[in-house]
Amino acid sequence: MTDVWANIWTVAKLGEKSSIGKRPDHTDGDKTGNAMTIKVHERLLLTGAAGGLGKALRGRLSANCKTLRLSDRVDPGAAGIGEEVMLADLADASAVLAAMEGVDAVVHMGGIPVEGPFGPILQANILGAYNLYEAARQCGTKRIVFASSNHVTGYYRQSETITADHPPRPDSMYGVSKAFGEDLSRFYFDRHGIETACLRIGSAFPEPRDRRMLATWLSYDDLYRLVTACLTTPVLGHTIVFGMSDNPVTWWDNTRARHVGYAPKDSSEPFREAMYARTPEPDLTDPVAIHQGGGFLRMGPFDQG
Ligand code: 15L
Repeated sequence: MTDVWANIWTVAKLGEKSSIGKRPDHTDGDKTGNAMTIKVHERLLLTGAAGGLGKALRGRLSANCKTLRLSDRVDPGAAGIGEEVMLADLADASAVLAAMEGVDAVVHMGGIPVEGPFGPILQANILGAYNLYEAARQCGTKRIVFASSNHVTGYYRQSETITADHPPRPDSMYGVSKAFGEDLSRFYFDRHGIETACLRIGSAFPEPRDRRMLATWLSYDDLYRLVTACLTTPVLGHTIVFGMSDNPVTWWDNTRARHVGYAPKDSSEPFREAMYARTPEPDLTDPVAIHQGGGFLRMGPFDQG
């Protein structure tokens, strides 16, 4: 316990003279926050920069740092003003270490984002998370925003409201790999004082794609607000946050993460009427319709042997 509190104190003290604790003022920005100009980090590393959420965050995160280092296994495209590109396969420890050098915080969106064969998940999500945290430890990077997933708890029912204190109930090997990342980050906080926000991201897309996503939807602007809150809150600790917009129907309670100060501004409600009109009533005898993880419950197994 003593070590944890010493670490928290150190982070809080660092926050006094560094950027932690200085929040971009969302009210100064336009709806996306793109007009915000306060540079809160010297160099921010965005992994998975070529992926869906990486692309969504790329333009927005430039407001949060002087230099945004973009990393992915594949080329995320040429660096723009205030950007630099460093390719790295998450499974390659030395490449990840090189990408971490000189970085003060990480937004880790990299890895396999869906259920699939275990081999690639093992490499990218499990070994990749280990390589990332080892690199952070070696480089002295103290804060990571980790893209976990709602599929860590996908076997809870849609009739249950869960908090971060509910035990994991993964619905897939993908969900299991994200649960590993959450535990790994907990260890690196307890042992090494690296703060992490585990974002149990719901469905981050431009708009909800089915009835389930009316509960799980996270707009790109709210994703950015959530990441920014986690990057700038004075004392983050190790925190699990459900990544959702201000949807009227939800299965997740973020009370335990109030210290992050995340205030979503979007809602799935404007999409409800059209969604109900174009999609059939759910079959309430189907496990996919009654569990939070939805279609992930039916994916796989992929590795036959
Ligand atoms: C996820 O974790 C996936 O990355 C994304 O593709 C969606 O399927 C999302 O969960 C979801 O649950 O809708």
